Amino acid sequence: MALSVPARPYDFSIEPNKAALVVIDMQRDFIEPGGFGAVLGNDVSRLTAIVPTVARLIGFFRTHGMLVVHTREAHKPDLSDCPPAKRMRGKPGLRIGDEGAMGRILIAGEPGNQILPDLAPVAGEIVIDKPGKGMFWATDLHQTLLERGITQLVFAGVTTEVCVQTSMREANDRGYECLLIEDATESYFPEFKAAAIEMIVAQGGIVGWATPLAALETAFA
Ligand code: TIU
Repeated sequence: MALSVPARPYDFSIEPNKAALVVIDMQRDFIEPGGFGAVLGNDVSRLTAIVPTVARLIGFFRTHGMLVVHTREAHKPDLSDCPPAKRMRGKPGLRIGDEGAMGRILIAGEPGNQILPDLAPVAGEIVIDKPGKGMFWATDLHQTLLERGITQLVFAGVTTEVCVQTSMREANDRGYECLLIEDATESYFPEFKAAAIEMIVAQGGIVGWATPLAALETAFA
């Protein structure tokens, strides 16, 4: 049965058995001092602030028996999945694959690449290591979601205008209906977060819908 979630640009009709939550890149690399986000020169404190809301959102999906997907931006240790154009970006010594304060930056298995303990996946949830900003490039996620009959994706995570927006656009092009939870996503740049949300909901929801977590909770109450 579909439930109506107040959202922008208009109500989002959610079908719980066809909807999955996608939590994008809530890994130490982006959120803790010493990770990729910090070495890029960003103040990571804005991102820490959404962790309780993302935890509440994950708990909401678990309570309702709905699928949760977690992604990590993660490259293989030999960097064979990191194109030179991505690898060579930024200052030498502070690039993907270089040694950082939490191990090698954005490399699978390193301490910095782990999802925050407060948001850790549990058995039965899907964890996707993605070499791109978007979650479909060089992953099997689309096939996995098709097999499970998922047609709607609810988005959270970081950063709003980079990996979240890229993944949402990729999902929109693949035919998923996409809802962004505004207070469960964040950027190092507040103006980029605001602009990304406006871009998503503009033109009748050209990329999808956006709403606060409380609106989703109310729809199920
Ligand atoms: N730098 C930045 O804003 N984001 C990324 O590099 N990756 C993600 O957004 N996950």
